[in-house]
Amino acid sequence: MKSKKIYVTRPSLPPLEEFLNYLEDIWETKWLTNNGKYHREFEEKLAEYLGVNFVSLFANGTLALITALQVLKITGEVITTPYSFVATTHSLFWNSIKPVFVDIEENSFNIDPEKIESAITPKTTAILPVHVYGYPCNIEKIQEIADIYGLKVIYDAAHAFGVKVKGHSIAEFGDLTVLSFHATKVFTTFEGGAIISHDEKIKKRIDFLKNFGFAGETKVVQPGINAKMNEFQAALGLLQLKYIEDNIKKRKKIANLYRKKLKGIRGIKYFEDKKDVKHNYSYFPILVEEDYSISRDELYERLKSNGFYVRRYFYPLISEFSPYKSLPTSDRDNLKNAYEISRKILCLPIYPELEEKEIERVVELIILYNKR
Ligand code: T4K
Repeated sequence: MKSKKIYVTRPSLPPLEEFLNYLEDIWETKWLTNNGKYHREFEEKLAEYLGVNFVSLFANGTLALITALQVLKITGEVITTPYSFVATTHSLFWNSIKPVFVDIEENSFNIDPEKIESAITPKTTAILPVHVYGYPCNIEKIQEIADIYGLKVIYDAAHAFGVKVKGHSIAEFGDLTVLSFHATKVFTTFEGGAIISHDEKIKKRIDFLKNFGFAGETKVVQPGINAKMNEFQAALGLLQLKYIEDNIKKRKKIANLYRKKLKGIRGIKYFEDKKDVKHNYSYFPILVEEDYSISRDELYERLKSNGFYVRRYFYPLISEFSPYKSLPTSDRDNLKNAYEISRKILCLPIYPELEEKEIERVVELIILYNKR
């Protein structure tokens, strides 16, 4: 088993024969992209699955984020979290918006709403929170602040596909919600993404924007971009919808097995499921605390040398990367929780095909290295 590499994630793919049927049809019709029939069908079926009104499909999540900011004409400063994948803040940079980092909550790893108000300035136009690992942000409190100050809210829900809060899709909240269907995500279309909107006019504008700004053959309404999802991605998405619930169930089983086996290990912390939330188990993060025998980074290296390619999502913080580190809000004192968590975090492998013996082995190693 030592020679087999176990990655933090692996994409779940449907049986190849089922995808070949779609490929044959695409070959036959020669309709490859630009709002083809699979694109239209996937958009409709995805909205049904998610329980939302308007879905706009994208080539990837990053282009969806960039376009979401464009469509709401966000400018000036945007309040966001440093504890995410760089794409979240890059989307602001690509729109010439200044990111304003706010610290995260210890118990959710999401932006701390209590700290948002003091970061608002006359230039603030929006809040860009992230539902990290698919754990829902404090949606009510964030909306309350946004309403008081007249700010837009765009959720980066790249990790939160299929998550529900009190029976509602997580994508129902905020002005817009952005999803990612990258290979490493719970639901993949190779690469891909979407914007969920709540109003037909906005959906139309999003669709213009992702197609160069075209509103008909001879009319360009705004300088748009090419961010269209192609027919291959859309066909895969359609097929994936058949398997998503089963995949989430398998992930849940793995998460519960980890919790059972990790229970009581000195220096290791993990999250339980949250009340009123249907989780998607996209990641299995643990915290390697000070009373664990070796450092987080040593454990990371040792697991790797045993074939377990665990990851330190999200270390370093976005605010520590060179394009952002000189921003006033990147100061370590401003981001105490985020800084500390990024030094303790380790994401263990989780994906539907992960075998029980592999879970047992990684936990055995975590126990073994705690004794030396
Ligand atoms: N917002 C947030 C909060 C995000 O997390 C992301 C993306 C975005 C926005 C942007 O959405 P997209 O534009 O990507 O749709 C990965 C992904 O590339 C990235 O999509 C993801 N977040 C981020 C958290 O993770 P890396 O550099 O860690 O990926 P990589 O290539 O090291 O893959 C991780 C592991 O997954 C590999 O060790 C093995 C496995 N893997 C990966 C790929 C690509 C496979 O088994 N097959 C594959 O095809 O960034």
